[in-house]
Amino acid sequence: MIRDPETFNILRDTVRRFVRERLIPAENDVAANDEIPHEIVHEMRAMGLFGLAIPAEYGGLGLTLEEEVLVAIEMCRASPAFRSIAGTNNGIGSQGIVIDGTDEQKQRYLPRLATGELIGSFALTEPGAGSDAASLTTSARRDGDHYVLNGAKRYITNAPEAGVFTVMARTDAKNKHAGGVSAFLVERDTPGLSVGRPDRKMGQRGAHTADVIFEDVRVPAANLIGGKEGAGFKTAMKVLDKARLNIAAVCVGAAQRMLDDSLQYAVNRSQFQKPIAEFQLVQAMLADCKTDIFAAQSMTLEAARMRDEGASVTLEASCCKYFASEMCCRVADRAVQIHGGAGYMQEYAVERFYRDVRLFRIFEGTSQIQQLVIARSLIKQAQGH
Ligand code: COS
Repeated sequence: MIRDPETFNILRDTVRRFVRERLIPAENDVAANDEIPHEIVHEMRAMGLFGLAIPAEYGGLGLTLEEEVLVAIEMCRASPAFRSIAGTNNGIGSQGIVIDGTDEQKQRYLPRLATGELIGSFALTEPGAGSDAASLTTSARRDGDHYVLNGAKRYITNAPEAGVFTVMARTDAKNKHAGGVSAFLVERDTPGLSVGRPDRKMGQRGAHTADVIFEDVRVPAANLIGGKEGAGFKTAMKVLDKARLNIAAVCVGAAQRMLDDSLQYAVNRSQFQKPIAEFQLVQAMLADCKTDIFAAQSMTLEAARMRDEGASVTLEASCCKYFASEMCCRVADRAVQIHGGAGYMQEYAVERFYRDVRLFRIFEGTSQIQQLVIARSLIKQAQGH
């Protein structure tokens, strides 16, 4: 749903110009230094990019999901690291509070997440609980008006920068399944919480992940999301439904950038006395990229509109995340191929994107988990549930 096309187009044009004039020129430095320059983070904050998905009453832009997805597509024409620093505040680092938080939790955290003054992070994955998220073992034991958390989380996006974590932990030691899990808001400076060294990743330099360790971390009971024990796994899954649509948009943006670069390369690079774009085998790769991107974009926008209208989109979000992330890696492969030897060299952005986008088929639920969610939903429908 686009509420006011005129206002929205101004935002979209501003983001498009910012990406072209500020983000793309800074990409190589971000990759070399593994850090986004402070001035750029500051400009992103001033533009409201940390609060796209936070309701206006808490200081965010309160975009609809269709609007948010369109902005994400624009942002991701530049290195995914730029989107990642604001991505958790718009997505998994704030949406647990937006969807299931109490009024008090919303008032305490959302305004600072919306401005980017506070970075939010989502701590679900553990060394022993990846795809099988419900098997997590981080424990939260009630002690008076506090809970005491113990355990370890792994590969947590923006952990090094985060000021507040949404942490899924088991409050019912006897229930080993989803129903034993609760979600907590844990502030960074709480004694006993420590963040490991940033992980050394294949790509996505400038975007950081790390372990988060909890040793007898005392969290006020008021920070239990929604004030209800046992609802944390469902909160996490609802957050992921929306996040998966956002990742699909990220894939569309990155793929479009790789196609743009490949097209430029193909019209400028000559072999056999003519631009390689005039060879049909190269044309086939360009056409396949465009078709893939158009399909992923169309389905992502359609699913976003469905969610804006209040529908449950668990199945559709998984379809979009699955198709768009696989599509993005196909486009990355063709983009490197069109660039030939140059595509294997660090001077060309496609070499970096090829490594960066590989993550999209893994995080926020692997392609195989998306297949499982889609098939399970279909079977449930067929069984009349
Ligand atoms: N929205 C609301 N509720 C949901 C839901 C959703 N999208 N998905 C599941 N639930 C509910 C189920 O309805 C069930 O509730 P009841 O017990 O009341 O029926 C409960 O949550 C448990 O669901 P389920 O039985 O499907 O859990 P499973 O352990 O079988 O696992 C998968 C479900 C595999 C889908 C889940 O663990 C998953 O998404 N894994 C991937 C994790 C991931 O994406 N990690 C990325 C890191 S976080 S960035």
